[in-house]
Amino acid sequence: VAQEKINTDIVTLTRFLTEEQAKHPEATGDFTLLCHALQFSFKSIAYYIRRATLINLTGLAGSSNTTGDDQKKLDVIGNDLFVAAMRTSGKCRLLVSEEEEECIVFNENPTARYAVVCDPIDGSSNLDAGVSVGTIFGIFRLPEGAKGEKEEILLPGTELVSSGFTMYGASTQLVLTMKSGGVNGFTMDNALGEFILTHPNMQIPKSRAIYSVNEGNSLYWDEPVKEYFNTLKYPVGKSGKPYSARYIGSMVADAYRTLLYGGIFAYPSDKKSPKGKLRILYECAPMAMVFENAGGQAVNSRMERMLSVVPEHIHDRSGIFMGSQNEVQNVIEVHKKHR
Ligand code: AHM
Ligand code: MG
Repeated sequence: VAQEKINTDIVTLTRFLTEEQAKHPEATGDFTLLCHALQFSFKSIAYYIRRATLINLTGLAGSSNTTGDDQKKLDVIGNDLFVAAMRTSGKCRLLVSEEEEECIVFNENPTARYAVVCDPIDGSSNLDAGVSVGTIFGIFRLPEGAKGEKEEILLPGTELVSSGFTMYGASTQLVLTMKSGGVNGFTMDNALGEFILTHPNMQIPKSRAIYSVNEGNSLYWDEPVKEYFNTLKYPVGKSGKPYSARYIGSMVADAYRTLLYGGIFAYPSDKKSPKGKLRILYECAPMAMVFENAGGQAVNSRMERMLSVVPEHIHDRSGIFMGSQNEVQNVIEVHKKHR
């Protein structure tokens, strides 16, 4: 039998971060340490999700979070793991989590320079069915002289120094981007306990005939949104072929597919949810940064650049359209006609 070709030059996340840090002589290593803490939270959340059905972690916790969503047991555990990882990293000053009403201020880390935003387990309504969920995160660097006050985290996505998400699916995937550009994808090797660089320099295809939206809301959509999706389903002219629909209902999974295959993901604001469903700080902005850095686009329901939106409150929501450059451009064009 032929011997399997063994790769002995593996790029782990740890190696990747060390090599990135070396490119920036001014770097102190704080960001790298923060990322190590993040990576541990991803591994531990992935571990409990895989074991959930076996150790009675499915179902509701009996509580609800700030915005009235019922919390699952795993929502609570995922949040606790994430908060503990950030606190003990020593590098995180402020933390906003979907599961915490208030911004957490880590006074025990008074010199920490980073502010982190997260949705520890996004898509948790899918958890008990074993459908992919994930963690979304964004990292801001607080300006010199920041006092560590809650309001200091109300920043637009353009201020993110890094963001990304994980997907706990058939395998655990991590997508990471940094201000310096480039989107890199890692796959968890459970035997090694390491994230391995498997998708270097991810680029989203310029266009693809796939749309991803909860069409059950179409009754409530505004005219331009209805018209846009109708143009995909009932095409006129020479292309003639309708788009395929794919909607998992976990943004991380829908986003991961869209990043790899191209297409468009949307959660528009509508008459039922005039502000949209997804949260600006820890869902929309981090995803928008990933899509832009991979060569795609992300806009809100007013067709403004998603990354430029400044939230007024930590849990503010927004409509979002994100995906391939040309697909998002088509939404923008349809909206222009309606002005
Ligand atoms: P969550 O943070 O409470 O899990 O909600 C966010 C999720 C996204 O992952 C997904 O895109 C969306 O909600 C699905 O919503 P809907 O069930 O309305 O289609
Ligand atoms: Mg969420």
